[in-house]
Amino acid sequence: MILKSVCALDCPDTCALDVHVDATGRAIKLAGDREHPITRGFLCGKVAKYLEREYHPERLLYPMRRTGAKGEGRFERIEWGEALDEIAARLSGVARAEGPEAILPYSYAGTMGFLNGAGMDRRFFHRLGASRLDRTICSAAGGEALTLSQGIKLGMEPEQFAHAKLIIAWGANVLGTNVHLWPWIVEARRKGAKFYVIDPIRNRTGNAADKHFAIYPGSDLALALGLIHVILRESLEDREYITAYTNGFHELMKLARDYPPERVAPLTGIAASEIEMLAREYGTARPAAIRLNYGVQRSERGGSAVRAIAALPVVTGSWRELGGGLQLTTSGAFELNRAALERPDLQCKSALGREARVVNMARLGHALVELSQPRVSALIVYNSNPAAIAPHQNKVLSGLRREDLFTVVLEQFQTDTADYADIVLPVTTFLEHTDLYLAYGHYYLQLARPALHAPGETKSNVEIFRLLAQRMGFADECFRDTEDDMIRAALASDSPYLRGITLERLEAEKSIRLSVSPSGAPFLPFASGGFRTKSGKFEFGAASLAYTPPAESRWGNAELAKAYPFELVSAKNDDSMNSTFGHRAEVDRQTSLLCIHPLDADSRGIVEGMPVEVFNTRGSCFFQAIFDDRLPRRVLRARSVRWNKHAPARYGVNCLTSDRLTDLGGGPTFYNCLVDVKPHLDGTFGTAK
Ligand SMILES: Nc1nc2c(c(=O)[nH]1)N[C@H]1C(S)=C(S)[C@@H](COP(=O)(O)OP(=O)(O)OC[C@H]3O[C@@H](n4cnc5c(=O)[nH]c(N)nc54)[C@H](O)[C@@H]3O)O[C@H]1N2
Ligand SMILES: Nc1nc2c(c(=O)[nH]1)N[C@H]1C(S)=C(S)[C@@H](COP(=O)(O)OP(=O)(O)OC[C@H]3O[C@@H](n4cnc5c(=O)[nH]c(N)nc54)[C@H](O)[C@@H]3O)O[C@H]1N2
Ligand code: SF4
Ligand SMILES: [Mo]
Repeated sequence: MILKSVCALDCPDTCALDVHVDATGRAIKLAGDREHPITRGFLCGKVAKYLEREYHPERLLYPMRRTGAKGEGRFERIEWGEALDEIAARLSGVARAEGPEAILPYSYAGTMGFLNGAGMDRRFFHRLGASRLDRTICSAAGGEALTLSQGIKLGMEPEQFAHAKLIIAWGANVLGTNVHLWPWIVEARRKGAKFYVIDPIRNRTGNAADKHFAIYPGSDLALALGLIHVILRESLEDREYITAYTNGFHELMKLARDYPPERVAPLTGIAASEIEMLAREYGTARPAAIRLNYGVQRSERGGSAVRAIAALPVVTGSWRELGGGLQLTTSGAFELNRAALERPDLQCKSALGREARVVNMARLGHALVELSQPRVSALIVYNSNPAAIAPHQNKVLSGLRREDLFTVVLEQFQTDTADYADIVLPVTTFLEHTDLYLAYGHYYLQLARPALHAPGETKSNVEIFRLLAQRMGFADECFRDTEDDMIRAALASDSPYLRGITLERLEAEKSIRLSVSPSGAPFLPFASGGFRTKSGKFEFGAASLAYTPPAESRWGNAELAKAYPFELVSAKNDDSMNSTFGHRAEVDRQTSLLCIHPLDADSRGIVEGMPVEVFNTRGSCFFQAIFDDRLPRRVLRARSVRWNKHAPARYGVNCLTSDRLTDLGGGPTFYNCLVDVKPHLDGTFGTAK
């Protein structure tokens, strides 16, 4: 039998799944839905093997209480009743003694489902009056940039890439992180399109390109301004589009004058002639598409870089054309009734009686170690593994080690974070619960019902927060809502994009294209303006776009760059989903490697295959060196994110990354990270600084 589901992982593709089950209800195979217009019958390698994870002997099946020291990972099984009572008692105690803001939820996109990711959990914490988490860890800088410039997070439909004559993957590892866009790129190339990649790293996508521009990390803003400079110098802009639909062009023109290719070349590592060539091709290829991904905005000037890159299809008027424009995300079209789902209004009924303070998740170490009034005394983690994925790991871990911090972790696996929990609660996977899914790489809204039985005593996040609400005595009706009630509430939106979408239709069709255009017609979001800024125009925002190099970069803080001369980029691993598949031996191996240019290795006495120590003032960790002569000099590559507990000395790459924030949105700057590297000859692994 084949049952339908949806991949809940944090990926732009949000695939529709066929779950093949045998007569006993056990899954025997996962496949991509052939009928789904985006999934088109195939899955990425990591999820094609998801059943290995689903039925893994190390799945957490029972609630547990910690018996060893924090971080040690020793636990005993307890009953659900006991676990919930203890959590409710501890949270009530903290709320009474220190105020509910001393409680901090910590979650991200372990599941992208609305109900389990931003549903009953939000209601619970709002009603409690807990600190609100600013969920910045991934896309905040780029999101804020698009909101400022476009007024809404919309982008090209993936289907329309097939019509482009030039496609630029800008900080976008399409083959690794967004593989369902690839068939349209292939189709466009078959019709003669060129495919270019702008990325410090030559990964699979760069290897498959017609041309790869190996840019220095964090210098994209300079490149974008350089491209605009040449486009304007050569009069390749679309004056009509600019006059009708934009604000601040004059200031942009003035700013771009300061970025001739000769100036931009040393800043970016891309030759002036190449910059000119790229600008000319982009300015003349009709239509031209940019797949911008989040790699670009994980840097100190990342928000401004996104604003400047998003200005390109506006300056050239490329948005007018089928196959033209840019895609960073499509998520803005999913205008569900978030207030009904999340119920922020419940905050005024909480013990706090007002809106709670906001805590930035990208600075978890700071929140746990330094934040006061009140101090964080209880931490509830779900859909995330901050001990491995959050920046400035040593600070995060010293926070998690605090004896006076009560920590609860809802998990499927015994992650690094779960090792620090006082109570661990076992949760279902997306194959085992109901949820509603948006996408950030296409325009289909999808419903999934449980395809498989929940093993052991696992429960969904929704159910756990519902039970906790009861234990806390929250009598509000919304805590009795079923999953279907919640979906109906979310769909009760007056957005035209959601017109005609009901739970009944979702039940029947599973996946429904938002009403972004008349049925079947391509969606061209900004073909004739339609920006959602206050002015209704695209806001270039040139006043904030002057380029300064990131502090942690080769042209940044000179003293720092002298002490730590290597730029470490720890971007995604093709076979991972952040830390989610860290239990797999193959993933562990991939994430244990450090790519280094052979001449750089030579300068440090490193030979291929050697264990090396990478370090800076924040910490140090160990890798095995492998050579890559296509890396720009003084750029190192590590694939993220390894489980700390599998790494020597139990420190992952994020003990090196900084908790400095981006220029917009308060996002993390994972990819601006200065380090040094040396051979690790003695074979023993000391503790990190
Ligand atoms: N296989 C796989 N897929 C994933 C994930 C995963 O871990 N593995 N994670 C998911 C998540 S959470 C996200 S947010 C998306 C992210 O998807 P992407 O944004 O595509 O992934 P990243 O690896 O973060 O960054 C993309 C590329 O940007 C490059 N890059 C880094 N710094 C710079 C820079 O300064 N300038 C430029 N131009 N490029 C730069 C990186 O080398 C990388 O190749 O992928 C999702 N899909
Ligand atoms: N160095 C470096 N660090 C990075 C990045 C990088 O590129 N480099 N990428 C950053 C980015 S873009 C992101 S988005 C973050 C991602 O960081 P996280 O959001 O923490 O993502 P994962 O590491 O995939 O961990 C998700 C966890 O959620 C659990 N989970 C899955 N489904 C459920 C569920 O239904 N309920 C509960 N309770 N748990 C569930 C999984 O078992 C898994 O352990 O990492 C960031 N960290
Ligand atoms: S991770 Fe992405 S590509 Fe892989 S199955 Fe899930 S949605 Fe599809
Ligand atoms: Mo992400």
